[in-house]
Amino acid sequence: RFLADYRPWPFRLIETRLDITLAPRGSCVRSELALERTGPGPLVLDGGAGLHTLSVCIDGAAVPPEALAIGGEALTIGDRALPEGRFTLSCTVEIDPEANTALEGLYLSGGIFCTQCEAEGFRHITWYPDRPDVMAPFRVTLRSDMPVLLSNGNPVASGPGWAEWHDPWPKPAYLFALVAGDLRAVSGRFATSSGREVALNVWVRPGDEDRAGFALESLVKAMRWDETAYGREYDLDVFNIVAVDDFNMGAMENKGLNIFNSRLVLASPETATDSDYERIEAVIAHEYFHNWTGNRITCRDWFQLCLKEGLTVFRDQQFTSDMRSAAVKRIEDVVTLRARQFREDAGPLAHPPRPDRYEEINNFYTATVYEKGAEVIGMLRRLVGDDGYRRALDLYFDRHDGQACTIEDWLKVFEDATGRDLTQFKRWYTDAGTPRLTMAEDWDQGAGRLTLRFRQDTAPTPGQPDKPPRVIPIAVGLLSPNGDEVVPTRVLEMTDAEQSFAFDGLGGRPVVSLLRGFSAPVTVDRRISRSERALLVAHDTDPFARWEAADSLAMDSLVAMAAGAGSDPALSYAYGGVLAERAMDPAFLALMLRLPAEDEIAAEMARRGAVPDPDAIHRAREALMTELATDHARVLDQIMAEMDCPLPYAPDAAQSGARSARLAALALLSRIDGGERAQAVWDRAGNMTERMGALTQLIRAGRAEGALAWMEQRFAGNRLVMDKFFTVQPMAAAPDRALPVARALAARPDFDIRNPNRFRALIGGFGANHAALHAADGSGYDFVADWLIRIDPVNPQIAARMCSLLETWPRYDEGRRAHARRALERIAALPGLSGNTAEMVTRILA
Ligand code: B3K
Ligand code: ZN
Repeated sequence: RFLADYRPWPFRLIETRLDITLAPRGSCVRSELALERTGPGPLVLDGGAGLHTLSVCIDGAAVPPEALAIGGEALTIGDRALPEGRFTLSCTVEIDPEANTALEGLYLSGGIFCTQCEAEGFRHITWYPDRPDVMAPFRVTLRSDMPVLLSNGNPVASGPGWAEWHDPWPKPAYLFALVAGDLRAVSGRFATSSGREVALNVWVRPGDEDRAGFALESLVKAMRWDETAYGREYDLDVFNIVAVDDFNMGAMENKGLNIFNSRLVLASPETATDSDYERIEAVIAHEYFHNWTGNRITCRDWFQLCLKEGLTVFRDQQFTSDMRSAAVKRIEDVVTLRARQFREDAGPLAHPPRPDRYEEINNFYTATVYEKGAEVIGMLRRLVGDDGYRRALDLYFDRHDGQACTIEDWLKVFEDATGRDLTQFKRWYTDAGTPRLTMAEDWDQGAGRLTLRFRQDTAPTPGQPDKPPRVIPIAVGLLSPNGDEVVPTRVLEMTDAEQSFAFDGLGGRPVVSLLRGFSAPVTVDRRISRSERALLVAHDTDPFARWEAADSLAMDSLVAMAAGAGSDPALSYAYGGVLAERAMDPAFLALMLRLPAEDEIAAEMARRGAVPDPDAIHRAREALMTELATDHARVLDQIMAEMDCPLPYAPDAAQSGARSARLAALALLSRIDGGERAQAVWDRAGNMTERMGALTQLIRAGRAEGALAWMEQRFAGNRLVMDKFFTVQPMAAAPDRALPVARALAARPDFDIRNPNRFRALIGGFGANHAALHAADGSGYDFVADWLIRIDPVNPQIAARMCSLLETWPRYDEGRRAHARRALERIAALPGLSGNTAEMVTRILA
């Protein structure tokens, strides 16, 4: 499918009525679409193979068989059978929710009926113009003996065994949802700034009520924040959130009825970690923010996905920065971006934030569309300034409310609101690849002038051999050699392939603090001495740039060590300085103590033109951690003692920051104490954060048996905690132990591959063990391929998403590449392979 092929639908959909009788094996869906012709041609509706069509009528009369064609995925009514002007099309179909293991459309999760329609799931419920630019108000009647019956919009009426819902806001089918089940609500209220009273409910299974409070609090914070930060109010009388255990993604923003993976709703100190809490707060907000950026203003077609996702990620990042530490959040986001999006951009799956072709849209819910989509908005905001951004967003909501839009519409509001020409900027949306920014410095002592010479290049990506220059906002500050800031942050706008910028009136040669706040999603090559880096680590006023200086110092060391060199004493010295600094925010300290992950090191080596050796990388990283622990044991112990939170547990920024510093220190010290301290932390642990931090180290040290047995016994009935049990073991195991550990876990009866969380927990946990996944004998690739082959017929979306575990194969040596290729070809050759997985494997192999 191609962006260039877009055509408007030649009908107008005035209203959608649904009457659905729920039953596990045969649910009956009766639809009535009020339609009007706006152009010539037949009426074509989308549908899936699972629809058993019972009747198709126009204005109450059956469509004659000669005018009706029902193919595999389309229902067509010939031109001549269609009345002029308005008419009503009614269809009745039967579907089988219980057979639906793909979890797309209507399905059952632990006895709860629920739906997932984005992107194209509605067509598995009934025949419909299943495209985001066809929007209509919905009136829905649900019939079932389940006690709770929910759909979008406001409740209209209900009685025993039925309920009627009305959603007045026109929406595309992908935002439709229904839920029916035995559920309990944890409820609250919210008064909007203009005085609308909204009933809030978080629906969970009986017994889970005591773990839903944090989700509800997060919702209230998000609703208030969107009013203050963006002037956006909620627009219905109720807002419902439902937690289900079987869900392909994290959550879904259905209008007024968000459906969530239970792992992003349920939390208690005993069962969830600090990062789980932070993630819940962020995703509850993300889905809520979609009400304006996604629902009120939606996408014209799926090529425009980043219009809603990039913007909504950007908004949830702003929200978390306001709720917690902005500096820490920025660094965390950059770590994720590099680990996931730069990796995607550097490999065979590279694509622009707005792709112009796809086979299966579900394969494009990617780090590029989401996270890079958000970075692009961050750059836009930097270029037009905070006021310009605010004016542009006001205009966007004003001009496009109720519409299905494109990236062109989005850029036009910025042009109209700020007068800026964004023609070149648009390349960030249309071109794939991460630009590499090279900087050289010319210092003229006599003139007191520093000239920064920049060059940008972007390597070819699939289908895009040539990359014209982009506009890159480069935030720069200058420090004097004693660490004072002599020039505060200035944003340089680079528009050419090569460009210079001069700073005058300098007393002495400064040190350049480059790409402050990570002002553009690029990689940087610059010649910089260790002492300059160390100066930035010690004194940079920009927290991101400061962290980056430490991170790149560590990266240089690790790359050299992986290639056989000894470690760099400058690094341990710089760490000493960081550790000695008393006033540092503990969460920031934890990030400063973090060493690049093995996969990041491999990526960096590949970027520098070397072939990474996963075993050498693993050994180098372990050796460096051991060395840092040895050099700084005393102060690391002090940190552990100081950061021990005595208070009752709270998942807030202050406490979670302290715990992350403490656990970062523990991770280092566990390299030299055989797991002693980890055992002590485990024995006294008062919450899941400490437990997981300690357990990870106990597994590394090979003394986790007792802890694992306890966990299994204590939490056998808690799926979310048991997911952690499945993840942490293969992830933290020594590389040569990970595969047997993963195999043993896969053989357990509770390894249920119909539950996406459980599958991701184990296979993803194994995949996170870099040296095990990339074992020289190909055993890691084979293990992953075996399980992808097994899950594909059950749940193609999960199979396809997990294929990205294998996306980095071109980086490695000939032997590993051959093993990876064989594993991928084995998947490709599978009879009946899903289209989802076929597309992924083909692209990865290309
Ligand atoms: N929009 C959904 C994702 C739907 C995924 C479809 N395969 C969640 C989100 O981004 O908010
Ligand atoms: Zn989203």
